[in-house]
Amino acid sequence: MTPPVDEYPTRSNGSVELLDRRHPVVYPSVHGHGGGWPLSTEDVERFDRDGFVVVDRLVDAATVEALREEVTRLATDAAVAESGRVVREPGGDAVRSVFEVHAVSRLVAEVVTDAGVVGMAEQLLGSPVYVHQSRVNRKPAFAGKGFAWHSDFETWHAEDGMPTPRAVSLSLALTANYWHNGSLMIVPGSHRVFVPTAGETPEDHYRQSLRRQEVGVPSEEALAALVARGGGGGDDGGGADGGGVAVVTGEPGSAVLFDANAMHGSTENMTPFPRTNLFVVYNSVDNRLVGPFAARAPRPEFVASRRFDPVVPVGR
Ligand code: 6CS
Ligand code: FE
Repeated sequence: MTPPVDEYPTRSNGSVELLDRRHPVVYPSVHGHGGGWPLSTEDVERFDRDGFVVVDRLVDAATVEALREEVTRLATDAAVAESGRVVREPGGDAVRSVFEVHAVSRLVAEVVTDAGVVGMAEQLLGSPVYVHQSRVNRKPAFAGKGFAWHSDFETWHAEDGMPTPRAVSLSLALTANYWHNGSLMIVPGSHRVFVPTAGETPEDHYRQSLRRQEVGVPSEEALAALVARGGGGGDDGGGADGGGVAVVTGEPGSAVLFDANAMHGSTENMTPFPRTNLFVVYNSVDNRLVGPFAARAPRPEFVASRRFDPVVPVGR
């Protein structure tokens, strides 16, 4: 069998020239669907242009409250910890992330399969989707640590064998996401540029990268170039050419959908307000994983699923 063509080479010691994205951001959504799609035309256009779109009031207050309790349970459950799904902060025992939460929580599974939720991913990706990864990220008051700038797709391509960026992340706020408590920062328009990174993938890299990522991150020059696009200043200019830095804020129950290749990161949380989000990554069933493009072995199932069965939307 001939190996698949690598259209997004990365993790080499060679060229780290920026590449234009070779694939669409939004795919036509016609796939066997009778009713209307959840996102408006403006939402879809915004996602296409900026690489992300905010959805207010996606989940009701009672469900958010129940999810918050569920997250506390998952973060402290001995059996979940035993299963290897829990990632702790560097140099401490504090729980940073819990992975594959939809497999260990019925409540999370209900949210992930809800037609109004999964429908947004199907609408953007133009196909049925499956769950590539799910996790909760906790940033406790005064203590939560940040995430270095990165494109998720760069990691998923290199380490998981995701061929193209036909995947979307949903981040659901379970506590208020303020501009100051470690919320998601995204460079608008960056999803249209692939930033190869320098350096080989170390063995079992995920053990390190999920705590503090150092390989698979863009150079400072590359990041500066993405932010400078559109000629604006440091804040998100909201222009068609992108550039600047957008901070995604929202009430509990609000969500942001962002493209697999959007350049993003977040700061630590030094405020008295905890910041907890549920992340779900939907990948198109037409973009199923092959072997890693730049790593010796695939990552474990709980970080990168190889069960490609489409999500069956509930309540459609
Ligand atoms: O490893 C992952 O799948 C995700 N986590 C990190 C820290 N970087 C890449 C991606 O967002
Ligand atoms: Fe990420």
